[in-house]
This record gives sequence, structure tokens and C-alpha cells, in this order.
Amino acid sequence: MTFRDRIVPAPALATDPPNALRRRLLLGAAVAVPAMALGSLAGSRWVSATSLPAGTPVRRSIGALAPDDPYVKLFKDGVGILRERSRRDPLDPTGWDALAVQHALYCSSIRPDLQIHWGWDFLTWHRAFCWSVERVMREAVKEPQFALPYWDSTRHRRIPAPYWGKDNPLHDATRQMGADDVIPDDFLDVEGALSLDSYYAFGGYPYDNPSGDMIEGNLEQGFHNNVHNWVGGNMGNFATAGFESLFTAHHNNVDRIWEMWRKTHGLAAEPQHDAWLQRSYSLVNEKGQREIVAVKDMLDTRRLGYVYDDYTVQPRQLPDPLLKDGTGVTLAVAGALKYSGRKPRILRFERANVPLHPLCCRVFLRDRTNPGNAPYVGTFTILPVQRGGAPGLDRNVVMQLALPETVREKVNHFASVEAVIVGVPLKGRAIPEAPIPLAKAELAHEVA
Ligand SMILES: [Cu+2]
Repeated sequence: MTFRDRIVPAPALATDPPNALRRRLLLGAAVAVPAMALGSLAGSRWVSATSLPAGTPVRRSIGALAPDDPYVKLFKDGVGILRERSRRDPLDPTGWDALAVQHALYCSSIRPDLQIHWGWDFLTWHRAFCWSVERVMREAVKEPQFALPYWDSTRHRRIPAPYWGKDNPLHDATRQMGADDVIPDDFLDVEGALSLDSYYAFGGYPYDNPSGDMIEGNLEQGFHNNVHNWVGGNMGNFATAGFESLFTAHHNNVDRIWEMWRKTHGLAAEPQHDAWLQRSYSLVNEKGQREIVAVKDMLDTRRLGYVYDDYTVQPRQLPDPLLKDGTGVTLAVAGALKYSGRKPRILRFERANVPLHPLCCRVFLRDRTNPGNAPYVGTFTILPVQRGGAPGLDRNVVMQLALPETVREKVNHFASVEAVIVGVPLKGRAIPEAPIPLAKAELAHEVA
């Protein structure tokens, strides 16, 4: 059974604007103007607070909605209100900038100990953050059924139309990709990540794991980083990503894929010990007050007050990239790849020696005795980090890629194997010109 067979079908939740609401709008019926938190946005329109379906608020796929969809307009209003709050007072805790800067703080060289990437805080911290933004925005638009949208980039492979346009609070002029650019097929692969039984391998390892390294989960370093870097600009840098209106939409999609993993692997697959369950994060609630939330209280999204309208992804559409297709240079080849000889599950290597950030790469495993035999493993991205002299900030970070089943089988028959990493040229982004060695590269059998 492949993971696709095991994906839980979408529940019967609202997938379209409520029909009654749509009809009212189409018929030009009176649309109530909400009590906006700010008078300056009185031009914004939304229906009364009871128009969205009752029950748990639903996070909806924004790529499937027209820019003038009432739900999209409500979301734009929400972002507009929060941005306006920050213009009036940059330290307003319920303003866009004060919320966004949290992400920079939690991935900066100022406080390396706060790092929430490259390990098991990645999924949970971002869930807490998006939940915080959602609550603040729900309060701002005075719509108790409001939930943030998500960007299902596996289906909607361009930046969705609502995010573009002059005088649009969702627009971000720093993006390096335009409205017509399409994300490459292999950037969007989550099959490898979803196939992993180990939560650590999927979502990130404990920071105090025996290796002494920070080990990113497969979903983070592949799909998640690929999309951040592909958009580029603010989105392509830890310090600025939180300011992009796409940030929560992309992270909600990551969160949704985590929910898919949970539905197929069972809740017991996640760490059951207090070292994880009792981890906690500080966030801002809808009143602008600080609140502490523990991981154990964030594992049921219904308890947090949201569900998704769909729990599926679109699988890759194209065949695997071929090694000879790489238009970039081959920039890293493993010197001595540690390989136990047992059917491997994971390719790992230390990323500290990769000199250029950001960097997006395709990875192949090549049979040294038969170089034409080089199956594709996956595509990952290293995002840039503020350096600022903080020792260890991006050292000892290990990249790991889940091996697709077909690759596991093939590699098991290779007499001698090496990893080949090919940079993917992207608009405005550089790739190294010379091969670099791959430190601490190994094919691991065990992932726990
Ligand atoms: Cu992110």
C-alpha cells in the first residue's frame, strides 16, 4: 500500500463559500459592513458575523478562490487592519510587524538558543505562531468563524492571484518570482516525507539527540524550504519571511501536511514523552496578551479552533529529474559515503560546508561502478541565515532526505555508491561554481 492509498479523503466540510452567502452576494442583497477595528478601513466590506458556517472555523485553500471571493476579501481586510496597527504603533502586539518579527527572533543570531528550525520545534512552533495570528485577525475582523487560508502549492503552483496587485495588503514587492512563474514539480514532493514512520525523520529531531547535530525533518528541508526560497525576497530569508503575507498561507499548508501524516501514521507515532509534550511557546492572544501554550495542548486542531477543508495533496506530475538534466554544476560529491549495506532509508550530510545560501539542490545517488545508474532522491533547499558572528548557528545542521522506495531497492544492489548534488538555477540566485565535498555523508538504515 502506498501512502496515497492511505491518505484520508477530505472530510465533508465547507469547501465553497456558503451557498446562501454566495446567492446573497450574487443577487446584490444588502451586505452588512462589519464593525471594523479601524475606521480608516471602512471601505472594506464583509457580511455579518454569522455568515460563515457554524462549527469549527475552516481554513480554506486560497488558490481555489477568486480574488473577489468574500472570504478572500475578509482575509485581506484582516491583513490590512493588522498592517495599519503597525503603522500607527510598531510595537502594538496585535499589529502585523510585532507579530512577524517573532519569526526573526526565533531564528536569529541574537539568540541562537531560541532556534525553532532544524529540529522538532519546527512544526509545533509554527502551528502556535499561525494560530496566534489567526486569533488576532479573527478578533480584528469581528468574524468568529474566520480562519486563515492556506496555500496548497502542490495544486496551485503559482503564487495565488489574491496575493498580487497594487494597494493590496497581501502584495509583497520583494518576491523574486512573478504571477506567471510556476514552481518546479520536484520542489513540491511530499511523498518521501509522508512515507516516513518516524516523527523525528518527518518533522525534526530533538535538539539534544545523541549525534550532537541539529537534524531537520524531511518536510522542512525539502518541500517547506523549497517553496520559501522559490518565492524569494522576504519569503526567502528567516529574518524577513514572517513579514510576507504568504508566510502563514505556506505554513498552514505545512501544518495541513503534518495533519495528513498524523492521519496516516496514527497519533501514537508522535513522541509520547514529556520532553516533547511539555515543550511550550510564548504567543500573543487576540487581546494582545502573552500566553503560554504547551505542545500537548496543540495536537488537536479542533481544540485550537480550526480544521482544513481538505486533507490531500496533488502528487508529482512529472517523471523524476535525470542527473544529466541538471543545468547547474555538480557541486558536491560525497568523498566517503558511510553505508552499512542494509537497505537504506535516509541520506544525511552536514550542511555547514555549503558556502552559498540560499541554495536549492537536486540529489542523486550514483553507482560508482556504473555511473549511468543514478536515481533521483529528492530536492532540498538551504535557506540563508543571519550570521552576525553567532558561533554554531548554522554549523552542525544535518540535512536528510528520505529515499523513495524504488531508490532504496536500487541502491541496495550498488557495489559502491556516491551522492551527487546539483544546484538548481533560480532567478536572481547564485549557485557555487566548484564542486564541494560533502561532510559526514551517510546512508542510514535506522531513522529513529
Ligand atoms: Cu517557513
